[in-house]
Amino acid sequence: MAPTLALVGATGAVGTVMIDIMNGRQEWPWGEVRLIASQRSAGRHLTVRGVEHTVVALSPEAFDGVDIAMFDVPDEISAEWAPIAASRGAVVVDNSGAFRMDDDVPLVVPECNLDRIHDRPRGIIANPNCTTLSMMAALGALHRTFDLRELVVASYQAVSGAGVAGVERLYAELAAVVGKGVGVRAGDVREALEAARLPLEDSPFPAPLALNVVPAAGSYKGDGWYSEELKVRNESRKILGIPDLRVSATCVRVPVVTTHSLAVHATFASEVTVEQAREVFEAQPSVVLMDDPADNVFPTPADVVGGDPTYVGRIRQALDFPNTLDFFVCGDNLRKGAALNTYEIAEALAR
Ligand code: 2RA
Repeated sequence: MAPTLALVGATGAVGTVMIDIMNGRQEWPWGEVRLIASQRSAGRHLTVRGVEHTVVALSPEAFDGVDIAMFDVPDEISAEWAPIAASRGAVVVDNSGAFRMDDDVPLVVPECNLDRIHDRPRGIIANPNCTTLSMMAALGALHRTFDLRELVVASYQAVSGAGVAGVERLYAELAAVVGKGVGVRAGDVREALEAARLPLEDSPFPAPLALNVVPAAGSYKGDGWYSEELKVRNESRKILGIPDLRVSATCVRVPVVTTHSLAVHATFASEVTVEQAREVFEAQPSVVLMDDPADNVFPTPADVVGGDPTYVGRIRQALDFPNTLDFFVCGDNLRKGAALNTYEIAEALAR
């Protein structure tokens, strides 16, 4: 019998992208589809592949008969409800941060470690954070061939990583500064936001985003590190299966709506040429090369947003580090960075 698929968080930002992905899939291995959300959203009607579904409220019974449950909800909801879904017999694919570093929960990127989906003692499989995910298809391909030893990363993260509130805040800030001649004197952007009744206390970000970049992504964790930077380190190690990989990340929020970018400085066991790296990227179906700087070809968020692949450009052999490649990647943080990777895991389970 075709398996039953549940989507928990069906009405949220990532849930909405998930339905879009489900609508676009060629293969369709599922029988029943069940859309689950909070009590507040229960009763809403959503269409999946031309069939109208009524959203049901999150409850233990909602998981009865479900084979695979994809969770796109905040950490605390997943922490409570994923084990309940698993206890009712569903395999959970969870997109929150609640289980990613749990030793009994595999952290899966299909291009890197799909075989791990079978080793799930808690009945839960975790989806990585979008920042890590945005580079993983490219980095995993290089690692398989050249043996990654060190990773130094700077991220340029879109505001939709902070949810709908992040997107609304950026648009409001841009409206408050455009045509005001600000951005030329220290503090004038903050003044323009205050004048537009956009106090920073109401923002999901700790500094103005309009006409700015903010070197603080996620929550502050002490010793100088933000949560996004620690996630890049810990998750990269777990996904690639290199527990002692040397990693250092600086994560920066930028005024981009959707699509995270990363400048990657990756060091391998021996020298890797740009040509060798290109061959590896070209052989990876989910990586698209955009790398002809002489002709202004490189990935930018504005040019690739909405796409499923990991876009790679600016590939260089680092001048003073022969074993090191520098490159720039862009990935849609809501698609491969969240919904698509989760769906790909569910699809692999169904197969
Ligand atoms: C962010 N990576 O960009 C986070 C979202 N999970 O804020």
